[in-house]
Amino acid sequence: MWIYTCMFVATALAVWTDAQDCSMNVCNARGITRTCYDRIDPPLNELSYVCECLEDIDSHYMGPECNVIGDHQNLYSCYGIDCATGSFQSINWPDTYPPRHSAGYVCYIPGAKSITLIFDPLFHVEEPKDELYIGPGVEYSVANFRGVSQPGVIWFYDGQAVPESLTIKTDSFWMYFGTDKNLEYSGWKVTWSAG
Ligand SMILES: [Ca+2]
Repeated sequence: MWIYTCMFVATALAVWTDAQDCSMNVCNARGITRTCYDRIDPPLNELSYVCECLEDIDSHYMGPECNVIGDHQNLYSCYGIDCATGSFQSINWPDTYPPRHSAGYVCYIPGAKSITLIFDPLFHVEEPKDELYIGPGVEYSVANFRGVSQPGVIWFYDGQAVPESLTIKTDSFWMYFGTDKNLEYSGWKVTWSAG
């Protein structure tokens, strides 16, 4: 009985929490309703809400409304305060990632001021053909994929040197991992925590 009571409370809390999201849900890209999160004090020129892009239905999309076509075949995402800590990793990590693959990752943590990412020591991305990029916000621009870092805008990683920890000073970040036709390695894993 106690367990059922807890489940009921948890369900009620989840409904209540959803009710605290956008007063009007405008997240309906391609006719599918998604969770809408308020974005208090959004960055300059960005919307005051963020829609939760879902892995199943938004595998090729990204952006605050899940209507921007990305360069990725798969999308992995984490939205909400439960994502104050979490991790992303390349497919199959620590086993080898697949060839000819691209994946996008998005994390949005309402109210976060910064997010610190720490890399697992097992890191190997084929240099210079496979590419890992990280940046602030919920969508990337392939025009910035030039194989170099611009701190604050985009970070680029490959090779076998374990990257240093990284702090992104906003409430969200994206990642992009693309591989070419051959030579696959272990890839990468990052664990993050919000500040
Ligand atoms: Ca490769």
